[in-house]
Amino acid sequence: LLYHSRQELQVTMTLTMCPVGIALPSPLTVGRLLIEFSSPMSMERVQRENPDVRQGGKYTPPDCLPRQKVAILIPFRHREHHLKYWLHYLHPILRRQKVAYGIYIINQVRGAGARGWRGWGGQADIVEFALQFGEDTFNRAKLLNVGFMEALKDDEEYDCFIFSDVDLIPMDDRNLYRCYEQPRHFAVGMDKFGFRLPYAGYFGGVSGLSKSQFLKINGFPNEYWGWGGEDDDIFNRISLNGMKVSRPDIRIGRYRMIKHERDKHNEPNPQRFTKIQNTKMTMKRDGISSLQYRLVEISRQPMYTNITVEIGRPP
Ligand code: UD2
Ligand code: MN
Repeated sequence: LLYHSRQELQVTMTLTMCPVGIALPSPLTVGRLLIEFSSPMSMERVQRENPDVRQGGKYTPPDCLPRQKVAILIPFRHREHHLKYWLHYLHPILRRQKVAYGIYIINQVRGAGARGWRGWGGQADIVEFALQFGEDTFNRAKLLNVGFMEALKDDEEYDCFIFSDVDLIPMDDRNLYRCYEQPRHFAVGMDKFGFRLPYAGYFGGVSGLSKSQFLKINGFPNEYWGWGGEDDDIFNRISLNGMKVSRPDIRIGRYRMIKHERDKHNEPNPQRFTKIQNTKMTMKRDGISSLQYRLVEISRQPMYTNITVEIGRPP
């Protein structure tokens, strides 16, 4: 051991560039982590345990100059319970990884028509039921395109974008959340797939592209409504544009997913198999260049920035 305490470690650091990769073993990262979802979690606890995170879920290492500014984008609807665990685990991990970052939750809501239901009186749970009943189909990739645009409007210095499901927690903090020479797939080994890559072109869960890599593929598709296929379309875009996905070692890229049922209004998309055959044709017209949405609200919470958006419904 080299240092008595974190304080002592920090004092010995001078304000130099943050490390590119973190050598193992390292006094910063700890390696394999214990991840569990049985103990109750609260936003108050997350806030208490992360006092150095700034309003809106932003953080900059105090003791070195970060090389990249990373926007972490999470597609979201009705997953408050998962979000608490995600923030609880990820803030400390990202801090140890010495990265400058901001957390953005991209929350899909329905158009003004549906919100008229609120005036319909009655108990809160009945109103909530009415809201859910009238909900539009979820669209993960389109929400992530919105996240890219809105994060850049918030801070034009972001040069790296990491796209994460709200229910995925890395089991090893040496899986560094930053951008690489090639588009990155972080979630290599999932518990539900026996910690193996399910197929070579798998790109689901957590991925990361630099600003220029993202623009090169015209962002993500907007036309995948419901569950499935959008990550495969992104993989196709990357390959078709002459790039190659990079991944961490399978022993390090391990993840736990919080167990959940399939959400309502995110049914498997029956068109997904034929759509991924046509990426080469569709990617030029469908992407960040054709993105349309209506921003409803941006609210800065202590641990994250919430972007509420209407993205329409399938044709
Ligand atoms: C897989 C992929 C995911 C995506 C999806 C197909 C893995 C580990 N993940 O996830 O990246 O490709 O299949 O679309 O393989 N969400 C909400 N509210 C909803 C529905 C979805 O917040 O009502 C968000 C949330 O961040 C969630 C993500 O979308 O984690 C993916 O949805 P999922 O968790 O239901 O799908 P899953 O686990 O099969
Ligand atoms: Mn999931």
